[in-house]
Amino acid sequence: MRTPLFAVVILTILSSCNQSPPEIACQEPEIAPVAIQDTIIPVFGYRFTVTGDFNGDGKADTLVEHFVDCEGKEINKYPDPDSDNYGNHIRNLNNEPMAFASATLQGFDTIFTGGWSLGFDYLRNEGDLDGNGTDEIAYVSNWVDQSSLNTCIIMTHTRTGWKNMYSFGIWEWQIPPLPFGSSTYGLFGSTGIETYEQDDTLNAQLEQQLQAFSFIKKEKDGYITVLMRNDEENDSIGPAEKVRSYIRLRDEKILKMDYAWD
Ligand SMILES: [Ca+2]
Ligand SMILES: [Ca+2]
Repeated sequence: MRTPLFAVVILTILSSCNQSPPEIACQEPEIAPVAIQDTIIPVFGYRFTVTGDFNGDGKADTLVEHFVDCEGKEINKYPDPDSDNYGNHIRNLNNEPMAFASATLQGFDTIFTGGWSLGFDYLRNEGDLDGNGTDEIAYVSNWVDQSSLNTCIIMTHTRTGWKNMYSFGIWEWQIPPLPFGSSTYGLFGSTGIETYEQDDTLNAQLEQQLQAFSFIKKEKDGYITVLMRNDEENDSIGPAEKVRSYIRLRDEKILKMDYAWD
């Protein structure tokens, strides 16, 4: 006797509803496959270090990127999804994001990227953008996805910790390649990674290029120009989709915008 289709559907729904959530958050979660070629070897990848006076006390502070696994060990930023315990790269035992930047000085919040992140794509001291005596930082998280759409976030340190000052859309292909290994991009997003682990000369050049790059230019205290994504465009590559926007930080108002061709 054939089982009616609707009965099968109901039984399937009921059985899935009865599944209790995993007790250990460290178990491998269900995630979309990342854009990494099957043939690559795991790559440790670059770790950002930025210095600046983020609390305005006149002394230099240092922020260091960490990318750790479920057990808190620094681990490959570009894992092999077939051989690494890939789920453990994403969440730690407390089910917290494990890509973060911490300060060497006590009294600073740790900056967590949050979400499904494979570390920072970008982290930079942007200088004292608002002129209050503290340096601001900008960062971009490398999300576990195949899209090259992303967001650059400007953070400022206050008495109560790091605070989002301004954020704007970017394409990941705007960011220079990272030393040691970096994502590559095609017409519709991430296509894989390139690795340069063994080439010290090239890595030094890539680091120099990365440190010289910024989306942000300070015009005067409280006013910046950013090279942002035109949100009306889709996930494609082309210089016309970049726009240069003049922004007043106090109210996050875009005062002027034009297409950027370089
Ligand atoms: Ca300081
Ligand atoms: Ca400041």
